[in-house]
Amino acid sequence: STSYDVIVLGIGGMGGAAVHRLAARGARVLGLERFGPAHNRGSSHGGSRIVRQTYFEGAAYVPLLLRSYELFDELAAETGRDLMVRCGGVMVGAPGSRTVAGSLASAETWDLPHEVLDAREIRRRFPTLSPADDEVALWERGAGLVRPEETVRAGIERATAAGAELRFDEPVTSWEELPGGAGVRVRTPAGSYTAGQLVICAGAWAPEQLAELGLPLAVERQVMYWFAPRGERGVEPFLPDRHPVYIWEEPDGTSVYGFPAIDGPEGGAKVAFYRSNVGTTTPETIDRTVRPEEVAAMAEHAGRHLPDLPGRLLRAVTCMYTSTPDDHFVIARPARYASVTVACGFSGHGFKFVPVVGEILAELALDGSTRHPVELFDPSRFEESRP
Ligand code: PYC
Repeated sequence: STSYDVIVLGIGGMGGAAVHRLAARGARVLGLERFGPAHNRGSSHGGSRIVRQTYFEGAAYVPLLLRSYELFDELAAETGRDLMVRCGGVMVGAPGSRTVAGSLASAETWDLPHEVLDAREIRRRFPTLSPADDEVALWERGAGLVRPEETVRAGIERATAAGAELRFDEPVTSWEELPGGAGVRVRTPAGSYTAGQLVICAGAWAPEQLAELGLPLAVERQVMYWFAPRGERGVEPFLPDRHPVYIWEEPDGTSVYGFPAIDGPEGGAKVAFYRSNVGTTTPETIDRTVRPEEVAAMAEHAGRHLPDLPGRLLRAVTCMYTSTPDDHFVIARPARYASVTVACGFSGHGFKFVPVVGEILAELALDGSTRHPVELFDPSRFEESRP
């Protein structure tokens, strides 16, 4: 068996950043991934993910987002890849909705640049959007999107350049801690590896890889849809210099989110439901077929807010969230292990944190603690409520 300082299980969004940051700090790193580089079987594909800092999920996320933006810019400059499009973003809903009020609370707590727009002003600035008269928006100029596959490729590229050994199409079949704090052993169909530390970034495979921890994780099937706009001007009104990213909370709490057209005239604009209640699945049993009634429901909701968007469906692709009961992440060195760091449960809003999570994981694995605020992500919060 071959030995490393750190083995990273999973080279998707989070694992790709972990191998990068660990190798950049000089660690001997092995990364193991069950599929190929930047694959579409997990949770880090589909061309775009929203980035924003006025964070309605909690002001505690904001310092991490400030660092994440810095690291995204650094990674883009180092690799020459176009990772982020700052087209601006609107969080739309009733003034008291979680999406609007929560975003405003974060903006005010951290003094982040923002504007609150009434319905008339939303229509004036963004003719593609059609709010009801009593809806408002928080406008964040620095919001936009990142490209997940490009980000994963960039992490892989930097990790490899820094000397990490990355093995693709090699699933981890088991892992164990060695007695006496002697590190970990990881097995795959190709062999057995040992390391001082193991970092587990298993995404939707976390319930299986971390079964011993008994975390309350739910893997959810999600669908992303790309529609051709139906207006005469095609995608032109939906280009990123005039159409923002948006999260739109409807009165019953359903949220629709979407992006500008970033894939040229043929690519359409992407929309999806955020945390739609679709039931749980597993990465092995997920139904990757998208049914006509799902497309019809998406088109109906998108059409309420963007009347010119849902024309012909161009593409629909499934993806997975791995959600916790409170939708906060799990990032920690669990007390029951001496040599294991875990990152999972990103609950559908994790990708914008990828670079900072890589930095946190490298610190936890190499230093035993992190300078970043991660108290919210401690898995022991689930223990108190257990019988
Ligand atoms: O994290 O901004 C986000 C997001 C929107 C929809 C799904 N995730």
